[in-house]
Formats: sequence, structure tokens, C-alpha cells
Amino acid sequence: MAHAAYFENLAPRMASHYLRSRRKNKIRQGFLRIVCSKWYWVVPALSCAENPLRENKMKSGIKLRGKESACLAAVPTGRRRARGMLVTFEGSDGAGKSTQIRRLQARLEKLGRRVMVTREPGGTALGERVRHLLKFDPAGRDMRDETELLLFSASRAQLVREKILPALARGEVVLCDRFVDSTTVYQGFARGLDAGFVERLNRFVTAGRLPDLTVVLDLDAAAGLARAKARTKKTDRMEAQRRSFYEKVRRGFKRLAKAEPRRIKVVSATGTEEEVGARVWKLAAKKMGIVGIS
Ligand code: ATM
Repeated sequence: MAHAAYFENLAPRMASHYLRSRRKNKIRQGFLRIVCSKWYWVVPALSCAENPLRENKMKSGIKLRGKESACLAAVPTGRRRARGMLVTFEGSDGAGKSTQIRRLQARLEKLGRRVMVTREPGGTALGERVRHLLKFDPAGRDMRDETELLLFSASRAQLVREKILPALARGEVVLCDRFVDSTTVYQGFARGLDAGFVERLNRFVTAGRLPDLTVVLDLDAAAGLARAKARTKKTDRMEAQRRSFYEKVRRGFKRLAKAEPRRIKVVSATGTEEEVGARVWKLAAKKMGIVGIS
């Protein structure tokens, strides 16, 4: 009889035990999730054998201290991907944007980050055609300012949707040679087109995605023009402006940086490539939370 009673009660007892342990498990899991929410992606990153950062650490002997997590943010692992980051480079022509972009790309890739480099106007098959129209095509000789604004915007609309947003969604760092601030400064400020309209158009074209960091390489207009002229032999419609235009452009970028000091940083482009590179790295590393690597 005793046995019969035992077995009769077994099912409800098992059910209640099951429910209790499930509740306990849930609480335990919830607790672990809270504790690990900041760290659960660090552990796999450190322990994962093919983690590029770990390999890098071994190869270069870089010691990661303190906020290692900062560097680990570079490694998309497990359930949490590194957040994509958009860094744009602006400034007068000849300020050395492409050189600095290449340097930054190399440093980030050494740390295991995936980097996509692109440029404006251009960066897509369609955008490169538009670039040619804007800069070199004789048909563009008589281009009106409004047409110019729309062509730059058309190239950007394509680039943002075809390349930039997908790369950011994959957790990559996107380094873009010029972006929306060029339109604000060149077409809005220097050409004098309606600033309110330019801003609205910029928002539409970029789907509201502003850069996380914008580095303005600042150089005296005359020095920039001289460098740009020495570099290219092709006649470039955009580079055939008066010096006063470039001075206006320089002032425009500085004004923009004052208005958005958290995002836009002005960096002196004078000095050696390495010196400018060190200034750029300091800003980028800070923005990406990379510590201990100067
Ligand atoms: P570079 O790729 O060499 O930077 O040339 C692009 C030119 O287009 C540059 N001109 N100069 N001198 C800046 C100009 N530009 C604009 O006027 N508006 C824009 O929105 C962009 C992206 C570039």
C-alpha cells in the first residue's frame, strides 16, 4: 500500500520538482546573464584558439592590461559582435587623407579588426562613374552648383546602402575618405547653397547614419594645393578653384568641428607622416576604446 501511495504521488512530486528546478535554473541563468553581460564575449575571445587578437598578442608580444575589453571589442566573437564603426577623413586636398587612412587600416588590422576602406565620391561601380563626371569628364565643365550637390549626394546614397551599412552591420570598421561633412562644407558653406536644404539632403542620403568619428586633416590652403598639384597631372574640375575657395573650405571644416566637437576632431596635417599618424591613432584608439597601445 505504502508503495502504491508512493507511486501515486510520484508524478505530481516529479512535476513540482521539475517546475522548482526550472525556476531555479532560470534564476541562475538570469543571474549569470547579468554578471556576464559585460564579459561573456571576453572569455571566448581570450580562449578561442583562432582569435586573431590572441595570435596578435603572441606574435607582437603586446601586453593587454586593464581594460583589455577595449581591444577585445575589436574581435567579434560568440553571441556579441563588435559594433561597426564609421570613421571619416576630411580636409583640404593634399592634406594626406589617403596616406593616413592606409596607416590606420594597417594598425587596426594588426589588432584583428576587419576594416573596409572606401572613398567619396565613388566607392561603388556607380559612384566611380559619378566621380568621373564630377572631376574629370569634359561634360562637367559647365556644371551648376545644384547639379554638383545632387551628384555628390547620389554617389553617397549608393555607397551608404551598398557598402557602408552592410559593413557596419558585419561589425567592421569603415574608413571613408570624405563623407557628408564635405557636402556641408564644399556645397553648403563654400558654394553658398541653402544650408538647411543641404542638411536635410545629407540626412536623407545617409539614412541618418553619421560617422562615429570624423578626422579633419588641417593644412594651410596654399600648402594643400601645392601638394595636390604635385600629385596629379590630370585636370580635376574640383581642384581648379581659386585659393580663396580653399580657404573658405578650411574655415568651414573648423566651424563644423566647433559645432560638433565630440564627433569632429581637427588634426594638424603638418609634420611627417608618422607624426600625423600618431595624432590620428590617438583619436581613433580613444574612440574605439583601445588602450595600452600607442
Ligand atoms: P578627392 O577624392 O581628391 O578628395 O576629391 C574629391 C573632391 O570633391 C574634393 N575636391 N577638392 N578640391 C572635395 C570634393 N567634394 C565635394 O565638393 N563635396 C562632397 O560631398 C565630396 C564627397 C567631395
